[in-house]
Parts: sequence; C-alpha cells; structure tokens
Amino acid sequence: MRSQNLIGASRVFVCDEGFCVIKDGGVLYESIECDETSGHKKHSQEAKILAVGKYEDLVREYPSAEREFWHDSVLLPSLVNAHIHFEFSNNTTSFVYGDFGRWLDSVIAKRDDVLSDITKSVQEAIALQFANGVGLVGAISSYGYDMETLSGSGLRVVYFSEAMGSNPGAIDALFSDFKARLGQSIAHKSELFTPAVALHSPYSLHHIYAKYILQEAKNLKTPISAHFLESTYEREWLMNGSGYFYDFFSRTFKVPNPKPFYSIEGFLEQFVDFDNVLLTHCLFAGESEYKIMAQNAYNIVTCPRSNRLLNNTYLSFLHMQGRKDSDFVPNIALGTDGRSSNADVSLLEEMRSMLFACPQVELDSLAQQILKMATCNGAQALGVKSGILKDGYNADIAVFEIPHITHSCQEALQFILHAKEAKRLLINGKGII
Ligand code: MCF
Ligand code: FE
Repeated sequence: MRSQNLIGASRVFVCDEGFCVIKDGGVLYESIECDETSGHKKHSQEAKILAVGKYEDLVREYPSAEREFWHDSVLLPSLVNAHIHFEFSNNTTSFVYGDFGRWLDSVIAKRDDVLSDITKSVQEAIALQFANGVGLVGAISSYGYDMETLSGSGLRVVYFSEAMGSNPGAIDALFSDFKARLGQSIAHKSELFTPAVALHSPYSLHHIYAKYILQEAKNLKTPISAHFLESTYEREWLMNGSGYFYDFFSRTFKVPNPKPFYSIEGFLEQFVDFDNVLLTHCLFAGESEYKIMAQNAYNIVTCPRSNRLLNNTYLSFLHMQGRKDSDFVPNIALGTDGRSSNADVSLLEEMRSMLFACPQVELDSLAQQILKMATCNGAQALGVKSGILKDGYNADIAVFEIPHITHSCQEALQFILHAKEAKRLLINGKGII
C-alpha cells in the first residue's frame, strides 16, 4: 500500500551544503507498506521523500496528497545525536568533573550503582530525544542493557556494541561476550535499527582484541566508533607511555611496566578499509591527525558540554574554518555523549552551548554549521540516508514553532536560540509526535 503526504511550514531548512532556506516550503513524502511473505509473515514500512519545494507548488502538483502546514514554524530534517550512551542515563551526581583522570577513576568506582535498573531512565532519555526532534542516534552500548528498549522505541538507531579490555589473558572471554551482544543486536536488525561496532578507545583496548572486533565489523560492513584523543593524558600515554595512564595501569590494574597498545597513527590506520568511521572528541588531535582523518573520510563527533566537563576545552575546529583545502577538513557531527559526562542528553541544549562556546566564529555562519553538524553531517557519519530534505532520503522530519520566525533574516541562529520542543516529529514517515 502506498500513501503520499505533504508537510509544510513557514520556513524549511533543507540542511544541504549551502544551507538553503525555503520560505513557505514543503516536503512531499511517500510511505510504502508491505507484508513480506517469505518464510514467516513480516510487516515492513518505508517512507522516502519524493519532492521538496514551495508548499503551494507541491499542493498543485500532488493534489491528492494528505497535507498539513505549520505557521510560525521551522521544518527541517529530524536531528541527529551522533554519540550518546543511554546506559548511563541514571547518572546525576556520581562522577567527578574537571579532570579526565578523576572522572575515569570515579566511573570505575561508581559505575555498578549507576548501571543498575536503567530501563526507566533509558525510556526517559529516548522521550527526550523525541522532544528535541531527534530522529537518529549513534548509541554506544557497553553492556547491551539498553538494546531491547531502543530497538522497539520508534527512534532510528545505529547501535554500537562497544568493546573494551586491556588484559591479554581475558581477551577470549571478552570477545565471546562481545560476540553475544553483537549477535543479539543483529537479531534486532530492522529498517530503524542498524547493528554496529565500537572500540572504546586506544588506551582501553588491547590491539589483538581490536583485530578480532574489526574483523567482525568488516564481515558485517558496519559503521565503527571510537573515543579518540579525548584527554592530554591519552596523548601523553600514546606518545610517551607515561603520565596518568601509566599510573592507571600499574597502580589500579597492577600491570608491571605497562606500555601503550598503539601509536596515534597506528590506531588510526586500523580503519582505512572501513566506510563509516566515527572518532569522538579528538580534542588533542593536531594537523597531522586531522589530515589522516580527512584523507580517509573519517568523521569527528564533538560533544561540547562533555568536553568542557571532563577536559576543560572544546574541539578547536577554528583552524579548519574557511580552509578550502579539503585535505584538512573532516566531516564533523554533534553528540551529547551520555549523562555520564553531561547534565542531560538534550541535543538542543548542546547546540546552544556550542553556539556560546565558539566566540571566535562569525555568529550566523556558526549557527548554520551547528545545524548541519546536527543533521546532514551526523547522518552522513552514521551512513544513514537522513539529515537532508532531498528526494530519495528518509522521511525523517521535525517541526518546531518559532514565533515570528518570518520576521528574521537570521533563521538558523534564531532556531538555535528558541527551539524548545518539537511540535511534530516523523521518523520513517511515522508520526512520533
Ligand atoms: O565519551 C565519554 C568519555 N570518554 C569515554 N567513555 C565514556 C564517555 N561517556 C561514557 N563513557 C563510558 C564508556 O562507554 O564510560 C566507560 C565506558 O563504558 C569508561 S571506561 C571505564
Ligand atoms: Fe562517549
């Protein structure tokens, strides 16, 4: 069964390369429902955008489409939260902020308490994604505790089963646990749920274990995520084998004479044959690492509030600004990280924080860049055809009421300042709100 729908608003943000804004615009999308009868009966639905343009033109061209128009509103692709840990949604005040080492020590000491009985807080975090107009997330799962809740939620999810472990004697046991989690996520695979693989970080993952994990990812052609160069401690450890992580392994884990598992370049080189590589944070990457990332089409995910809280700084994407040399400019997406390193998982708050955290960048251009990071860049990083209003793309659409938006010539900026709660949210053409 096919049905066509038209949705319009006073302003439409296409979220394409040039950040095109359509006045009184609309999006025509088509939903196709089918019952596949191969083996057992399975119901599937797919909704794709067919046309984008002036609302009135689309009404004329598609007179039989069901339609809705939102006044005083902005319509845009539903937002993309490219890095979030739902499993840590119970946390409020358990972890220490202001220094990455103190944070990590506090996570190791307190995580068991935070990780118990998470279902309700995961449901609340999902509801908050919807209220924020988020239609797609890159969910990092360390334990698989959030899998059931996410897979049936209606949210579009790229689900990264995360691997972590530095003890060579434990690799077999860790790998079999990882394969069990990955196997469960594959069993949940659907139009909205994509299994994927995360390597926690260069400091927490044995290089032999990483090889096994990457082989799984290669077989399944999944996206890959890793936390990378988040702290000065991590950089010092990878470059010199000294500092916080030396003490961490020798004192906390009683490893005699510990050594890093990778060089910085060695860690990056592991991913050259993969298509969707997401490196989160990259706060202490320099020109040479940016170059490797850009040349291999790796994506950066930045989580500004988490970065301020754990490492007292922000991704310096300033030096990439206005640089036409695309060799040095990786695609940058936006994430909230988890409540393990943030006050909440609101992407709209993250966008506002980022706006205020980059005073060096011209305001209107920054606002447009943040919106692209939270839509097209995020979807591109995750390998999902959402995040742009364009024919053939998923009908993942959000509408926000922004009073008097039609009076402004700074629509992107005013959106970031005033968007509070989605009035309408479609994921795969289905009305979530
Ligand atoms: O992105 C932040 C900071 N960097 C690293 N890890 C995490 C972050 N938020 C949550 N985590 C999790 C990670 O997935 O904390 C644990 C892992 O489960 C840290 S390793 C003991
Ligand atoms: Fe994280």
